[in-house]
Amino acid sequence: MTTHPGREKHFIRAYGDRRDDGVIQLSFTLPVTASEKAKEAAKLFCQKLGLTDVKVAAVERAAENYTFFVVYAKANVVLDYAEIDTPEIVIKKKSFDELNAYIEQEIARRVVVFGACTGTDTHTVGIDAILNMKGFAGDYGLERYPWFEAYNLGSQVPNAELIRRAKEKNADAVLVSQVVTQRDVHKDNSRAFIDEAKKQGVYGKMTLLLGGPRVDHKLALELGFDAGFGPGTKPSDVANFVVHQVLQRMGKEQKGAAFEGAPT
Ligand code: B12
Repeated sequence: MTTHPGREKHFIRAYGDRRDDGVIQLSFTLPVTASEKAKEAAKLFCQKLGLTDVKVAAVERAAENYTFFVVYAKANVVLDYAEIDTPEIVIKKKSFDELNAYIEQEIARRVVVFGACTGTDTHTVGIDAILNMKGFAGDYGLERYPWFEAYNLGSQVPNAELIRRAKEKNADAVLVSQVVTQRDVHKDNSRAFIDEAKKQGVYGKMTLLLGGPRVDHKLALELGFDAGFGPGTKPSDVANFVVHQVLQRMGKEQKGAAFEGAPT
């Protein structure tokens, strides 16, 4: 958080039943057997987090010697929303037909993208949602765009192979999906991807995108990618972003011109 002198303050608290009541819901698991004692432990745990008015709403056995809790409690936390600064991609989007026509007119060749779920991660649903014909949430995937040439390499693809294949086809963008986040494996693997992109000489030449349920734009930038896309991303968000990136690399668009809020 940075301080912005002169900026009007905008204080916020959590909203539960009424504005500013500070009530939150949280869930967690403790390594104990479900019991009254376990419930008391969950309450104490929340009090030690600084929460008050703690109500343990659900106590459920998760596995042998593990109990899952859902708790309602009051957080006395107040934030000044005006002080928060974070990079964000706000895409001015064209429709499916408009974007295809725009590529034809401005780029005059098909935009080549490669995607995969890399490392040990087997979760392909996210990258499929972006690339497959069918797409996601009523939004066509990149394979459906006549002016995109999309290659989906699937799951557990080694970073080096994804980059090598993308390089062979002189790809415009490489899409990396990371879903499993246990022990921050998504960050380690993403850093390894960036190292490999540098090693194979494509870093800075291709647009590198990271996506997944625990990915946001800020994290992706920190890891060395050009952008990050999280839950709810639609294929058309990615298609529009990539097209503008290509135009920027061609010198036809200024950085930030097409994306209000994008990093400059
Ligand atoms: C389906 C699923 C599976 C399927 C995967 C099938 C497949 N072909 O993908 C199977 C059964 C194989 C599976 C296996 C495992 N799974 Co699983 N799985 C899920 C589940 C239920 C849904 C994930 C999903 O498909 N989401 C829907 C897609 C559309 O959402 P998404 O990935 O977020 O994608 C969107 C955005 O993030 C973004 N996006 C994603 N990638 C990219 C990439 C780019 C470039 C861009 C631009 C955008 C983008 O766009 C998408 C559309 O909006 C989740 C739980 C859940 N409800 O989320 C667990 C979950 C992800 N799995 C989990 C685990 C632990 C595993 C296993 C390790 C279990 C085990 N012990 O064996 C194994 C994985 C082994 C491995 N090596 O990876 C955990 C991960 C926990 C963690 N913190 O890391 C979860 C969260 C379940 C849980 N609560 O424990 N799993």
